[in-house]
Amino acid sequence: MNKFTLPDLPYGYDALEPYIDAETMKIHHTKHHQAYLDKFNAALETHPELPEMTAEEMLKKLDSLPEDIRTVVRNAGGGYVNHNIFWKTMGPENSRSSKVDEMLVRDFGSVEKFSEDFSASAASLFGSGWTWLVMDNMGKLKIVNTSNQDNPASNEDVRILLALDVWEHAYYLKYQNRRPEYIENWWKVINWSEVEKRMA
Ligand code: MN3
Repeated sequence: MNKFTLPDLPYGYDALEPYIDAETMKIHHTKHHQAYLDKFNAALETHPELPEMTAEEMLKKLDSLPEDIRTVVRNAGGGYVNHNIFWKTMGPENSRSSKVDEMLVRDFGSVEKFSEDFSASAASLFGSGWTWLVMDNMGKLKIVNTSNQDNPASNEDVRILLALDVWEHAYYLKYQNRRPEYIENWWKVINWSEVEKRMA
């Protein structure tokens, strides 16, 4: 039977201070992420006949899943997977290799243009959702938004390189309604070596 577990963060709750505060990280991981996981596992328990697969595979082929759990997998399974990526693509080290720079320049014109476009996309997302840097099946980088806990790989054949959670629960304790300020500070805690690994 398919059953998933909550991964530990690859750093301490306070590792991203002062940009993302420890209290937010702790609640986000132990309450929000855990809640998505619990709902996801509860739905999977009702279908022990499902073949073993990864959570990512389930999101890629939602249509092949039993209809009565499709929505839960999309929302709770999406929440589970999306946060796994979010934690990994952040970290206290924030240095970008020339390889990543080259790719960003190739597809966005400059690194600055990429971050401006990404920030603008995240700031303009209506309601709750995520902003992503993805690589399409032709190897081209692009920025996409998804609503709620939708994962971009459910919609198209892409590889996810970077994820930004713009649900209010990701920033409200420290930033209240100031989403642009949260986004601005998030740039200081990106794990670019993880982004590069995902490009390969
Ligand atoms: Mn979240």
